[in-house]
This record gives sequence, structure tokens and C-alpha cells, in this order.
Amino acid sequence: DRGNEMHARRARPSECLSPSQTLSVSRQFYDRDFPVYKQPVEIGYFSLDSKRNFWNDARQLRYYVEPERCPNFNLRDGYHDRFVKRDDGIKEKLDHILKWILANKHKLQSRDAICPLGIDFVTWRGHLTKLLTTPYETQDGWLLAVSRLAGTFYISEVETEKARRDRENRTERHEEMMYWGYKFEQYTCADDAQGSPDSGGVVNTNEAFCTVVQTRLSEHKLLFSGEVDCREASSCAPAAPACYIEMKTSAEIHTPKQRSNFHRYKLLKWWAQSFLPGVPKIVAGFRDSDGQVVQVETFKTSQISQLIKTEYNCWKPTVCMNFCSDFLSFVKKTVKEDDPKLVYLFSWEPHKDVTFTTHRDSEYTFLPNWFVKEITG
Ligand code: 0WD
Ligand code: CA
Repeated sequence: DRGNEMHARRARPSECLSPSQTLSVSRQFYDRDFPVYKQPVEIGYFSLDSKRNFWNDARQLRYYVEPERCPNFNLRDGYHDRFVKRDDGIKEKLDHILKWILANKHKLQSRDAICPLGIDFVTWRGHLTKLLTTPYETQDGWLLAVSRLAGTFYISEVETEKARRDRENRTERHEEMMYWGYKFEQYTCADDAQGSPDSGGVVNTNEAFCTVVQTRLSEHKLLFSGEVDCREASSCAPAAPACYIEMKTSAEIHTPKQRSNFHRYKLLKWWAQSFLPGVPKIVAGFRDSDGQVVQVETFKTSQISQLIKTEYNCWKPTVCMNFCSDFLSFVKKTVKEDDPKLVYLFSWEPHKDVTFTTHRDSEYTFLPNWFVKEITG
């Protein structure tokens, strides 16, 4: 079993790391002034087609069609007969972002000999979302692999043993509920700015439109990509990423306890995910336990932190952003060797500090030769 073999080779972090080689996750350390977070700028985009092929264009971008406030969407429709599911056992790591970088190298070149791309960190938006929510996470840990190449740090997630077990043991009910989010997108998105949604079509989760944005968090220059569900259809809409819309589904809320949980847990994840790339609007479909959307509500990303202030002892955006900034500083001071075959594996479990181990020429190496050759050649 490959998973066990990898773990057997790993040193036990607590026995060989000094305190300066670990990072605390305690909220109290991060509750300070909000760090500088520059407005994210879209520097490009790409599409993944129904076979998961990469295209350096916007062919998969869809357009939002506002539904009724109480629509008649049955999210279970098509699950058995019109659903093509992406194989989530295939780990694509950063490959699509790396393809985008090679196709757009001319847009990035800096005059810095140490760091020719002029970027400190390259990663997926989803990985940064996990970092932002870490000070409040009590269920799931993470593993983030980091390699340094030509001065840039690349961050790619490694699936934890728990995540793999959870993925392999999903119930049929859970599998179906994962489909509901994509079905909601199909009810509310059209392929053309003038078109209407086709709720009778096939849902294929291989298809994706991803924005590539550049920004700065404190002193860290970031380039990351995130999947975007759709954009405003009007030609008067602001430029990307301000025209993008995030679609979500969630269980309908009946009780004060359910509302409180929604604010404490779900809105944290929704906020972090959309704040990072500067997506201003989240459209939520609240559904009953039988997959019927009973209400549609729009959230402004910028107003979520106000909305949650009524909760006692709730999450704070500043804690999320300061933790992420300090983690990136921790990576910079830890990952000293510039070698694409060397992986520093950062590891975190709830109620513990962040630790790391190093791995040369291992299963964890994730920067492909085709990329390394083009960047160093
Ligand atoms: O293999 C992996 N470990 C990951 C793959 C982790 C994170 C993302 N991805 C892939 C996604 O399939 C997608 O092509 O990277 C791309 C998106 O990256 P992201 O925007 O950084 O990911 P995230 O913010 O976590 O998710 C955005 C959307 C999700 O929307 P919701 O509303 O559910 O948050 O990307 C989709 C999903 O629609 N998505 C996935 N789809 C299928 N399998 C997955 C996945 N594992 N993760 C995200
Ligand atoms: Ca979504």
C-alpha cells in the first residue's frame, strides 16, 4: 500500500523539530490589524473541457440567469441518467496552472534574476481557502507540499489518509448530494450571454472555467487559480473578477441553531473562497432534504463579515488572513533549497501546530519535468 509506505518514511515531527520549526494555529496570535491584501487582478483564465483537456481560453465560461426567488428546481433530476462525474481519484496537482503559466510566460517575466516569474507563490485558490479557515477548523487537517523553483514557491495539496478514507467510503446519499450543487448551476447558468439554462442537458463535472489572478498578501506576491461558476450576463457588468458569481447550495434553515451553524461554519468557507479572488457575489439555493430548492438568496461577499457579527465568539476575517500571511512567511523561511525534486511537506491536524518533513525524489515530487525544463531552460 503506497500510502503506508510514504508514512513509514516520514520522521515523527514532534521528535525532530525545534519550536522555531513549527507554527502555532491559535487564534489569539492572529487577532491583529488586517494585513494588506491588494485587490486581486485577473491576469488570465483557462477552460477544462468535458474530457478534462486544457484550453487557454474562456470556452467554458457561463452566464448567470437570475432564477425566481422561490423556484421549482429539483436538484435530484438527472443524477442517474444525465451525469458524467469527474474521476476524483486522479490527482492533477498544479498541472493545469503550470500549463497556463507556460502558455502565458511573456505576461509574467520580471527583471529579477533570482525570481524570473516575479511571483512568490503559485497555488490553487482552494488550497488558500484551507489556510484561511485553519484557525477555526476542528474536523479536517491538511497536507501541503511545497517546492521552490527559480525563486517561486509552488504549493500543492496532498490528500490526507482521513480524506482518502472519507472519499472512498462516501454513502450513496452523500454522492448524490454532491451532485446537487452542480445541478443548481445548470438551472441558473447559460452557455451564452443571451441564452437560457438547459436543465435537460448533461451535467459533466470535468468541465470548468478557471480564473487566474495575481495579488499580494502582506509582502507575499501570489498567483492562484480558482474555478468560477459564471459571470453577470450584462455587457455593462464590471470587468473580471468583479463580474463573477459563485453558486452554492445549502440545507434550508428552520431553527436559530441552524442559522447560527450556517453563519459559523458555512459562511466562513463561502467568504474565504470568494474573498480570495475578489468574487463579489454568492447566489445560494436553499434546498429541502429531498433536493427541492425552496429559496434563492444573494450574499455580497463584502457584507458577510458584518452579517456574522451577531454571533457570539464568531470567526474573524483578520485572523484568517493573518494566519495565511504568517504561514507563507513560515514557508519562505523553511524552504531554503531551490530544487524541484525536493518537497517540504507541511502538515497540520486540528488542535496541533503546523509541522513539516522533507522528501527528496519521492512520491511527493509534483513539479513535472516538462515544466521545470521550460522554466530553467
Ligand atoms: O484534487 C484536488 N485535491 C483538488 C482539485 C482540490 C481543489 C480543486 N481541484 C480542482 C477542481 O476540480 C477544479 O478544476 O481544481 C479546480 C478548482 O480549484 P479551486 O477553485 O481552487 O477549488 P475550490 O475553491 O476548492 O472549489 C471550487 C469549485 C467547487 O465549487 P464549490 O461551490 O463546491 O466550492 O471547484 C469544484 C467545485 O465545483 N471542485 C471540485 N470538483 C470535483 N472534484 C473538486 C473536486 N475534488 N474540488 C473543487
Ligand atoms: Ca460553486
